[in-house]
Amino acid sequence: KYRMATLLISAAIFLYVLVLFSISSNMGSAVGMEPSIDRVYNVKVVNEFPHDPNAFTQGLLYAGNDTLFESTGLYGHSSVRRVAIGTGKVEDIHKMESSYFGEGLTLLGDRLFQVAWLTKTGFIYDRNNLNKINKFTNQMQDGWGLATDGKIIFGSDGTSTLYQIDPQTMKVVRKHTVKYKGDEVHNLNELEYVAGEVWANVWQTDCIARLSGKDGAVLGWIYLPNLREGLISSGNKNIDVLNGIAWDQKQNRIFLTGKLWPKLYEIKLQRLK
Ligand code: DDQ
Ligand code: CA
Repeated sequence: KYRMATLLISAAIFLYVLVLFSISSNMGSAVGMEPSIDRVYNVKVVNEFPHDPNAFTQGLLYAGNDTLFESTGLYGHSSVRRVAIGTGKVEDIHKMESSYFGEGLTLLGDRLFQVAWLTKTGFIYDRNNLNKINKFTNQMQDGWGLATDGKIIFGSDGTSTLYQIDPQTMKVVRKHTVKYKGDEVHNLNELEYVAGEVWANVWQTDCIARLSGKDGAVLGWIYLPNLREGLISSGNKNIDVLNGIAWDQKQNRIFLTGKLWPKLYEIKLQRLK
């Protein structure tokens, strides 16, 4: 009899622990950013550079020769600019009309493609002088992020949709809903094509989702609160969220910054799980 009771109590405790465990792992997947899931990385800073603290970074890309192109937002401060990485100096700038809020930016050949927030209008510039060459109609619901693998343009609009856009027509040719363990990943923002994947800043989080460009599958998560928190703890009060990934394919370098961040970081991934 005594043995039976012990057995029952142990079984009850076992079930209780099992239930607790499954609840907590479910929560992890709903949030989608807890280090309790597969392929999670954080970052190690290998270099840091100055970055214009007035740049509300909305698009970032590497253009060779230690040079970045950057799109900035905020009405009256929106721009497309060429920036020297080492000094953070703005070497060339196209200032947008104050009715536009600059967003995602990508470079294909000699042409820079940019989308704008809350308008279906996008712009094309000449990379050599930042002159506006053309306008296009953005077929996404909104204009947030752009990136390219050299053939197709990937786009985001703040939803969970990863778009594929034909650079010849700027028409949406394909779209995929990004889901992680069954839950949609909303607020996809600035994008970067990195070695066969599409990386997406998730707006208002310290997370980058690593996506398959083919079907939008989540391949992993980069969790990096330390950059933004480090800036805040060293006295930077008005900085906004992480936003801006650039990949140097030749040297396999990754650069990250954020909206109104005084620094640009070169990082390496460290696998946590
Ligand atoms: N987005 O980057 C998430 C697409 C848009 C961010 C907009 C931030 C609002 C700033 C204040 C706007 C003033 C009208
Ligand atoms: Ca980018």
